[in-house]
Amino acid sequence: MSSERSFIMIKPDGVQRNLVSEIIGRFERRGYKLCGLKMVQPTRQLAESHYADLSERPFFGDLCTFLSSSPVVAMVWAGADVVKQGRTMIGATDPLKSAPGTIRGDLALVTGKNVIHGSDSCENAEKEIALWFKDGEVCNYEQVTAPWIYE
Ligand code: YYY
Ligand code: MG
Repeated sequence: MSSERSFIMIKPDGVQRNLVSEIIGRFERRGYKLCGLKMVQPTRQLAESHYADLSERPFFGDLCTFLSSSPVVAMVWAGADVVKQGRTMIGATDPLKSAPGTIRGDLALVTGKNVIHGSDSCENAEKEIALWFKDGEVCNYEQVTAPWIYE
């Protein structure tokens, strides 16, 4: 069993399009453990902090406007290789380049409305979890199904 964690966020378009259960279900069915979940209406400042690494990119302003335009669902998922596997489940940044079977490949068409965020490294996952969740909002518990998921 692994304690690796990823920050996964259903972006405003995913919430507005009623894709929350579809997306959560994919992580649940894969065997990952839900450790934190909340709906947040991000401030512009939070959006800018989340995407700080992209602040020099031409789309940064529109991206932060979009992320703070409507509520998101912020989550922490834990389990084996969850950062990399989560990115694979999500698909490519451009949904038109995402394979069928991935979240973006099945549910989105354009880069600016690609429904979901997933951390790209363990280090960034921990930074993002600390940015979006306060102490005590993330649960550390034993998944009783773990012996049926892991060997
Ligand atoms: O991690 P991922 O979401 O797949 O892509 P990033 O390169 O981190 O970009 C974050 C976010 O920015 C992306 O999901 C959509 C948006 N974006 C954009 O609007 N236009 C681009 N050319 C690249 C990214
Ligand atoms: Mg990214």
